[in-house]
Amino acid sequence: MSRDDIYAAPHDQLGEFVFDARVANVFGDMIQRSVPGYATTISTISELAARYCQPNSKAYDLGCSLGAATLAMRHSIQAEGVEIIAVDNSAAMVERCQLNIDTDTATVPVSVVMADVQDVEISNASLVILNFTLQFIAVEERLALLKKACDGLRPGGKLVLSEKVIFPDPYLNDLNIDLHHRFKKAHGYSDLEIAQKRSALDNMLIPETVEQHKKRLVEAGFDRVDVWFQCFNFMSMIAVKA
Ligand code: GEK
Repeated sequence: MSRDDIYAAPHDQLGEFVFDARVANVFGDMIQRSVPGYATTISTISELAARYCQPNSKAYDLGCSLGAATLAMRHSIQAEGVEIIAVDNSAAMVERCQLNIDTDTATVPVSVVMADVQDVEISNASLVILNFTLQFIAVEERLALLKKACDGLRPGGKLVLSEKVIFPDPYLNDLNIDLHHRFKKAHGYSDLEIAQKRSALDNMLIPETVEQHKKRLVEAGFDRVDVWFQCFNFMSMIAVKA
């Protein structure tokens, strides 16, 4: 796995963060060293796919990047006739994701689709995964996407939503941001790298509170919603359609 050193040298002008070939090339290393609990979200998605994918249904991995969640599901799904739809709008990610699928040995069929998740039809789904993707969608468009996911799920279907979050209390918000930065430093990122990445993501990754996410999921039509994992300002929820 190539090491992420994209923000190691000083950048004169920090453009917005883009999911281009440079990022795709180091993404596996970047996300593991940047997102506390990332490995836990992937292994739990694998567990949930084994439990909840229904026969002859679809599992969606929206914002699939290199296909980590897709591959985890592919190796754990027990039900017959399940198809995985992996979607990302970055050409570089989709290209590498397809290579990862092609060199993988599991047999569950996977369609890797290059598209905006907002334009993809969701139907006959038993599991929808948004593992750190909704945070990149404009806030005012998030409800429509979650409604579409809920409408496309079968009864008993589940949605996993993992996100970076903020805290209503400014003191606790600062504490959790600081704990996250310590996590990144412990994983080898310098103060300069942390600061430059933070500023590049500033306008494109918009975190909300856990309560905002819960409220929106209920508004989208889900019947049971709660957090199953949290570490600092990163959390994952499960939402159930009755
Ligand atoms: C994982 N889920 O490894 N449509 C499609 N894809 C999008 C959109 C959009 N509108 N916006 C962003 N993306 C993965 C990790 S990364 C999280 C997800 C992160 C894609 C974007 O191209 C990128 O690949 C992914 O969402 C977000 O489990 O980088 O913090």
